Amino acid sequence: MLIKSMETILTCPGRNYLIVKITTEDGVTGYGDATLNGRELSVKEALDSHLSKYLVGMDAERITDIWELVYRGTYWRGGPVLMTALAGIDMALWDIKGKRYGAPLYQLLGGRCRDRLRAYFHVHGHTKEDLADRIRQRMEDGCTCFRYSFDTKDSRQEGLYFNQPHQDISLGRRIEVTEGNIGKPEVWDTEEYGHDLIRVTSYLRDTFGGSIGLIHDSHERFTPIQAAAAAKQLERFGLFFLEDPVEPVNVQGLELIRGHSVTPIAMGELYNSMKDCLIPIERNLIDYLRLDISHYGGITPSMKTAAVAENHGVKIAFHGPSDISPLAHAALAHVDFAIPNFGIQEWVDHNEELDQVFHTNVRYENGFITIRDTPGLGVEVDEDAAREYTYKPKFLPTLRDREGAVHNW
Ligand code: CS2
Ligand code: MG
Repeated sequence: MLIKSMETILTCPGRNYLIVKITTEDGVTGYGDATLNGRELSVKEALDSHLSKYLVGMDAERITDIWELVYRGTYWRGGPVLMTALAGIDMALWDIKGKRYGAPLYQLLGGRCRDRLRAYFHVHGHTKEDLADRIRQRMEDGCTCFRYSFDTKDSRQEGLYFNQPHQDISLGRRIEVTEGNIGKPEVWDTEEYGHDLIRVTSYLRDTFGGSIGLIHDSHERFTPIQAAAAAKQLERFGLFFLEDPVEPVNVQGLELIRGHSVTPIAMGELYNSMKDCLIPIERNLIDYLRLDISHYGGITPSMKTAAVAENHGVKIAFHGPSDISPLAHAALAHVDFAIPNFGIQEWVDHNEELDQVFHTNVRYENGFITIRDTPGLGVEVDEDAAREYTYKPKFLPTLRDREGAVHNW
């Protein structure tokens, strides 16, 4: 099954997504996700001008061999741009293999370890009461676990709200960073946020008791000692996990947190290779590994890393925000089904435009994700629809503290 061509399709059905399309000489087509939020064109260029040249003429069945060739064989390796490009290729090749053998991907990865996947959604509130209302609304569709975020005082005064404004569409007043407002940062105060976090979490536990899972993403905003203090204070509220309390490479920071609390810790959306996460896994510094299948080189390295994590009692909770496409959500769901150490899956709602472009067989219903038995990833791409939703430049938001210095967001 020799590779005849590799193309990219950039589309914006609500958000920008980069699709990799590989076609074999005998007419089988595979699709993969190569979306890197706010850097879509860099990945596209890497694929179109460089990596595609290596692929044409290679045997599409030799996925690991192609992965190695693109990763180390071409010398420059690692980093989010190249690993996202490689992920798109890897997913498209697995899609082809599934179609070639008429099997859903999870079958090729060892078969089902479970019947369905527990999912969690993002919920944002302006106040703690508003947050509780939004959780109640979401509970109506069967969801049992929530990644909660809230406004801070400053963000309210500014007429903005904090916590990834670009992605919280539930509020209906999403602030998109476009070329015109790129330099307008939000104001941030970690002390205020730390206090609010405890106050809001305590309120949610009082309101809902132990009936729901609570996840909070600190998005690396704490210093190690602030993170340790927060994890210690949060202990009594029994979080499902606290995500990214410190920067991903800060092993000593993670050790400090571990030394002070048993709040479960999750990390991983910024890792690009096994070398980034081996130490946290082996030293049991994290409980959930949040790899982003689209930024980690795809299915092939994710399966290997999941096996290492399994040996250390670390569960997999793939990063699954709205800035990766349904192709990536399908890829990670197939892996989730096939691994013994699945933890939980971050999930998002689909809008109509998204469903027009991506016809997916991986579905959310009543708190769980299920998958239908269709060959490959199980996502058909409507290329005409994709081409109609043309790329719209968008940028990641920025954050500054009260003194005007740049801060992690
Ligand atoms: C977040 C992401 O879902 C999460 O855990 O950390 O939404 C993250 O902010 C975005 O993927 C950045 O593009
Ligand atoms: Mg996160």
